[in-house]
Amino acid sequence: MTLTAKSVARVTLVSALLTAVAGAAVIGASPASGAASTLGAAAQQSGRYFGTAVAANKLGDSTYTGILNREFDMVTAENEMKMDATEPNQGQFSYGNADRIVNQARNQGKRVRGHALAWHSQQPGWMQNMSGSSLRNAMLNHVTQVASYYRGKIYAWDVVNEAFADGSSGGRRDSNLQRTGNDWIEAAFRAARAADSGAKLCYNDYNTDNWSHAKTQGVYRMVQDFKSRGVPIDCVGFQAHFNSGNPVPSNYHTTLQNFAALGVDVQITELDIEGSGSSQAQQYQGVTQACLSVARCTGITVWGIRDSDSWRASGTPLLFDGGGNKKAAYTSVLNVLNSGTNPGPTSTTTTTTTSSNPGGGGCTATYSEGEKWSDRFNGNVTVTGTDNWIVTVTVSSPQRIIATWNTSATWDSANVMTARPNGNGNTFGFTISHGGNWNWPSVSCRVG
Ligand code: G2I
Repeated sequence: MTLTAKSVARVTLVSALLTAVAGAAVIGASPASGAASTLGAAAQQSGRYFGTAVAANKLGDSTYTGILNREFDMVTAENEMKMDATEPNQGQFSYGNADRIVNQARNQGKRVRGHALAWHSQQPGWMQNMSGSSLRNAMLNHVTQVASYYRGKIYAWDVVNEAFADGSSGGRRDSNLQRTGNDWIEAAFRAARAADSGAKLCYNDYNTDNWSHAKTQGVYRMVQDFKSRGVPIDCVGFQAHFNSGNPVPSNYHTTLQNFAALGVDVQITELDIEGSGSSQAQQYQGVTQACLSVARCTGITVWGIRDSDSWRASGTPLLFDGGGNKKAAYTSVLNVLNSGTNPGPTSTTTTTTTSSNPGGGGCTATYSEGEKWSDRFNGNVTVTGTDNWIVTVTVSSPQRIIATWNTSATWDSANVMTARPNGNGNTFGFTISHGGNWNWPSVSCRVG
């Protein structure tokens, strides 16, 4: 049988479309299963957790404990697992307050993040005065003892906290621990792994939210180096303490995604945002969406329950007011969590469809993923082979294209868009409202 030019084109187009659909099916994910009424249950719909910092001396407050038990499925001790609390005298360990928090959480079926094994701050007095190999050994013994004591009970440890400098250097913070040698961080991670092989091991810091900041880049390079040399690191914690001087950056999603692409989980570990009303609610919404849009962002922890529980109470930075009432920020977070699905792997694979023109010329349209949010995602199409293209973009229900750029678009139906050049080159893009359907659109090209 001889194939005509036209039938060849049709076969190519059909097989390419099938490839596109198969590729899309791989990244598809189940939609959220109905609205949940608490933060923890809502986060669980996409396999994530929603946690809070807890203070042992507040566990007797029934309003506090009532909200804790109802809303959260992960707990961090706000101060009780720090070095000064757990080893007040060298070699004498003290776990009373930490155990109250761990036991309360576990009795309620909640998991625990451990905070923090090694830190330049909140060191016991005896350690503050040490240096050199005696300090290094004391630090490693502390990591070993505490991580061993809690073996099997900790989801993730902040093994090292806040070791990078603020400002433009992108380097390490000076401290007595840093002066024991630049390898103190990896030594701490190796000791933690040896003590509790089941806990995820995190590096945790603040002011690492903006991708373009030197501190963010410095931490990124360290994690990249650790992964390349097999230093046991599993996750990076982003504290996320925001206020008007340090707002939620517009590139937050990029930061989380780039770290995740190194092969670590990312977690938002100490979230609070100073402010009130809808402005605060919108920022909380943005942070929650950023986490949901990164498959390896495994959960969010807020740094306290009521505004009055916060380390900076006057900034009213939390989700519940001083009376324990839900704030607008609470509702915005819950709504985002309820709309969230796991967007799947952040693949950069592209699909291509080619259509030959009966007149001889042909063109290729290549789809690539853009940013993803809980309710929508961006896609881009690059055309090669002609400057005079007509590209058909077909989305599947309930998806809708809600915005386009660098193209002149017309609509064949609600699901089918025809795109033509508008003088801005051969790459155009669009935003798809997905309604829980994360499948990629199919694209096909013909010469105009
Ligand atoms: O500063 C905010 C956080 C930044 N990232 C690391 C976190 O561990 C840190 O948490 C805060 C706690 O929220 C505060 O509660 O860390 C502070 C310093 O460790 C904590 O403050 C301390 C006070 O400095 C102590 O005077 C006080 O005894 O809280 C202690 C317990 O109330």
